[in-house]
Amino acid sequence: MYLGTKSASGQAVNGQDDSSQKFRMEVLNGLSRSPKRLDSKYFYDSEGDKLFQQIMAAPEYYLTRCELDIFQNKTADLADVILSDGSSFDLVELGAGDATKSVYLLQHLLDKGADFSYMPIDISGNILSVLNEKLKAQMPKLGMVMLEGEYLQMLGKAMSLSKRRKVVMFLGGNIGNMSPVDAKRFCLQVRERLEPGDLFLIGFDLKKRPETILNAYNDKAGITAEFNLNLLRRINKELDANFDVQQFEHYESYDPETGACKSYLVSLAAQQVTIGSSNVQFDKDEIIFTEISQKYSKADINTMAAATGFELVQNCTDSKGWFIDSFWKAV
Ligand code: AVI
Repeated sequence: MYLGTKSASGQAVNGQDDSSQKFRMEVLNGLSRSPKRLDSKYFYDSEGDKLFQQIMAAPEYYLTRCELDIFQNKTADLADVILSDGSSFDLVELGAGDATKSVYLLQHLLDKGADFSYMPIDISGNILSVLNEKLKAQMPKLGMVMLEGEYLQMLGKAMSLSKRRKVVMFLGGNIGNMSPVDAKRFCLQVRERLEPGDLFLIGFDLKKRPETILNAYNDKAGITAEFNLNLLRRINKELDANFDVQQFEHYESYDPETGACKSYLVSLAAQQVTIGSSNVQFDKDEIIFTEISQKYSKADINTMAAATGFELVQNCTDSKGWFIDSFWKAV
């Protein structure tokens, strides 16, 4: 079953749809701030998707392999927490993508005879239709409801579709791409939609040796640099802009005190860029802040759970102890 919020009525005047207008507005607003900023959610055009696939395969980028290790090798631990309640449930995944990790859990739950439906949520209808075909072929007995749209809105929809308890997953360390303040707000918003007893499973990248973290975002092959710079190429293509990408460079920083790993683009010259009918001035060495990848300690995770209406039930860790999938129960 497919459910979503998009329709032809989303089209606006001048042939530009709402999302393109929003993109233009957010880019111009971000570049008028000090320091300048661009939102990392815009990394993912088709070129950005390809570069992110390459990042995940890069030797320095450990996050994906660590979480895959948990889903492949600690599947029974994950399933035990979910099944300990004994009742039927809906497994809701925020930003399911191609569900590379979740399939291990789904298969294990099916093998155990668990009574559940899978409800993947994704902003991309295309990704959901590919996922739908893949899972139908791989797990014909799996009940699925595909939810196309924004996470929180679709979580509300999932709540209204069935009264079964919910197990919500937010994997990949995506919570790290929110500032700690935004991450807390997001967890509160998830909690507001859930019922007591519902579970929330979040993937956190842990604070660790600073060099290991920094290298993950500064790979030798320069893929992360291209991923960051591709945002300027996307703005050129979609917003009629003229960034000279050669005149910007990727810069990464990690602060082991706060756990904030941040990506920037640095202007290598004083320059003016045109975006549609607007002009943006850059000083030499001026920065654009493009992404935070926040790292957490176990204590940070505990504090966040308690501050957002959850109780931490269990932490599942990879064999290196670098990444945690943390189970929280709504109280
Ligand atoms: C998607 N997200 C969890 C990635 C991260 O690690 O912050 C995005 C990424 N940015 C650069 N490399 C990977």
